[in-house]
Amino acid sequence: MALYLLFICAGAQTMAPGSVDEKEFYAEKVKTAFRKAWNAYKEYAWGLDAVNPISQKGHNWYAEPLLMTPVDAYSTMCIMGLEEEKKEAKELIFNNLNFDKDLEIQQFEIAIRIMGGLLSAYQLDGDPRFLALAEDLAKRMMPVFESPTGIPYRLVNLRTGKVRGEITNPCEVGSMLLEYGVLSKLTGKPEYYEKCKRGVVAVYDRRAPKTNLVGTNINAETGEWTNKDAHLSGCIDAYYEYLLKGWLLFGDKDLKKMWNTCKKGIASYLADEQESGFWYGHADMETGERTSTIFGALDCFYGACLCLDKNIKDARKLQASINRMWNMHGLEPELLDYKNMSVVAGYYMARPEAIEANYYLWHYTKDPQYYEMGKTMFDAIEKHCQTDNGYVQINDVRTMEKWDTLESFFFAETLKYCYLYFAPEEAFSLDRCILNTEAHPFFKTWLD
Ligand code: DMJ
Repeated sequence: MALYLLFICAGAQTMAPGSVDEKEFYAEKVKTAFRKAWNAYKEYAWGLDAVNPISQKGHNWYAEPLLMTPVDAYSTMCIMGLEEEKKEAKELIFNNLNFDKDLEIQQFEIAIRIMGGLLSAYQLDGDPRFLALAEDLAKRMMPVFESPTGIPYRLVNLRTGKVRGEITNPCEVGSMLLEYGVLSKLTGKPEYYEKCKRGVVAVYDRRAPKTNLVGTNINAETGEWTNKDAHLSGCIDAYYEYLLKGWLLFGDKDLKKMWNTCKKGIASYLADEQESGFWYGHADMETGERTSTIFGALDCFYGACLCLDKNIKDARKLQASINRMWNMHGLEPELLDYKNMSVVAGYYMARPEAIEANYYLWHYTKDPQYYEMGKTMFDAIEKHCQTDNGYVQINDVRTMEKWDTLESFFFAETLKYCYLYFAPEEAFSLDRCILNTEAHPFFKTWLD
């Protein structure tokens, strides 16, 4: 074993950075990591939502499983060309996945991970059973849109359609517009997209007049903001992402206008040039006054949006800060106060956003520093998140103590983005699709 490791390390060192050999070497390493994580799921959590490798068991989000990991993992298996694993996941999904369950689920998470995963699987694989499952799920979730304002409720019972959770947030209102939109395109039924877009517009219409920013929480029944903190972090993040990606995927000019308005607000009131770098902080949505200098792992998604919006200058500035945050401890913390560069929350959920933003920059600039950083990020995951039998999250990046759980987005996103740095052109091209917020690729097949 030691000899083998020595051989592998020596091999990596003799390869020229960025060479075909090195890319093949790393692509294989990422695939090996994926297989190891998948084998842990197979061995300890088969048929459940997610795996806990250290305690050698699995867990579900709700009282019954929805196969979160296999569904989320499928598009990555397709891109990596993992035929054996695809067969296993497919069999499990078609034998066991059934949405006729008395479960109250969180519409947004299920839409981006499961509906998005199924739609993308259908586009990549062609099996119509994926599309049928996605549509069945969507129909069961549609009652969320029946609120007085059109802003969706957060929760819905998959069997009864009973909704709950009127206090929601922009992310959970808008970050399924791509999924419902793709379903509309693939089924020829516009109502999925139209209902979802109504909620997106309802939130946009309630943005602050001075700043053009949205807040953290809104009441779906009254349309009143209940938390006016504006930022790019959780609860808001993918709302903005989907305005831009919705425009790019569907050519919807309303979304383009909304994105253009919001991005100006973001640049004027959230962007923050500090001695420590270029960041996006928090502000009061009405006044635009800075309320905190906290930036986190989730906020990093915005770098990819800047790239898609062709704002490479700001994307580069932001990535310099993100990479600084990553390198402080060798993995990024969940939250950082960028004013004094202190860790506010030290855990690492094996999230993808920093790797994703850096990958977009690599793709659009071909500047080798981003390729090198991609290697650094993947090596760090190998070093710190790997256990004897799988991969886990980290309790605190300052101690690198392991946290015995693994989110399904590790399969859908984190390892997919790691792979894309090294993947051969024929395996994947970012120019041919739009990745949803869970990194499931959507293709404009309806234009073919
Ligand atoms: C994923 O489920 C998605 O990327 C979502 O947009 C944000 N949270 C996780 C990854 O961090």
